[in-house]
Amino acid sequence: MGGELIMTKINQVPREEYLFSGHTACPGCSAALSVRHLTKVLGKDTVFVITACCFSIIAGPIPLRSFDLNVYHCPFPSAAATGSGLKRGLQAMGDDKTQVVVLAGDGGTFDIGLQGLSGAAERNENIIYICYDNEAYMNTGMQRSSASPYGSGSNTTPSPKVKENPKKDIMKIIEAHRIPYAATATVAHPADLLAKFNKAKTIKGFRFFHLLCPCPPGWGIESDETIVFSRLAVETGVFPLYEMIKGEQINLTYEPESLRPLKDYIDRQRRFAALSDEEIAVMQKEVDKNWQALLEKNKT
Ligand SMILES: Cc1ncc(C[n+]2csc(CCOP(=O)(O)OP(=O)(O)O)c2C)c(N)n1
Ligand code: SF4
Ligand SMILES: [Mg+2]
Repeated sequence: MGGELIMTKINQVPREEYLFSGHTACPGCSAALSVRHLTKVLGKDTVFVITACCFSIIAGPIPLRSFDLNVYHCPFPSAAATGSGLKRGLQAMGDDKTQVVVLAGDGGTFDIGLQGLSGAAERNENIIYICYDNEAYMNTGMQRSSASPYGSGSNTTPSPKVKENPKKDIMKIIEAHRIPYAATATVAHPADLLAKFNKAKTIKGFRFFHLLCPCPPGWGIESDETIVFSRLAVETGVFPLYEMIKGEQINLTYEPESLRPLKDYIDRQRRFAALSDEEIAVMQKEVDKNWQALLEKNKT
């Protein structure tokens, strides 16, 4: 299980599409692109459980649906519980094949769905949980969540105010549950992303993904910059790429030769416009500390 990631070359990405073009995500939405990749790996035997989030809209109401897969919409706090029940129901009917995939935002994961997530992880429910993290409640107009980074502005922390608390470390919470597989990924490293999805597909039990998903209107970046900012998050050490096996073994799956300064990531995002150089220096220290801690745990 802790084996190597088998990287997918771009010409090996399945051609089948399960997320139709013309859906209602904003132009450049990296969450939609991540999920498009995911569906290609998982294929047709997949059911999505979607809690209240941008994907409730992107999936679309019937007959305007954008997924060529079954979708079950559930209340905001209950994504992991609903996914668990759906999987057990399918199994009771003799269907062991269908993958149940929970799709939730950071608000639905870090905040309102955390209790259900913890329960399902502790029971080692046989589902895949995808948290696409755009670092705020975007679908309702960008309210701050516990995933919003220190120093970011939002509609509940309007300029010149910024969020004064650090981002909750969801992977540390997941680590404590010692689930079979957890990984971070972004669309800027598609081979890494696809390899992790492929690996998760072969594992039984609770699998968790933390996807950093830059959001053009929420972050105040251009719609053609979501890949750029995904990459900058990795290159600055803000969002390291790794996988975690049973909460013990951590494998960095990409290691920049040297970290770029945090300022490169912060400077061009409108949500960080109110930050002073001193505040960025404080944030830089935090990134460096977290990076060092991860390097010490790294087993690759
Ligand atoms: C119990 C409940 N509270 C509030 C809402 C309103 N609501 C719908 S989507 C949403 C934001 C979700 O944020 P997040 O989970 O981060 O996903 P994103 O919108 O960023 O994709 C909110 C607050 C709701 N549907 N149900
Ligand atoms: S608000 Fe952000 S996450 Fe939501 S659809 Fe638009 S780009 Fe995607
Ligand atoms: Mg969000």
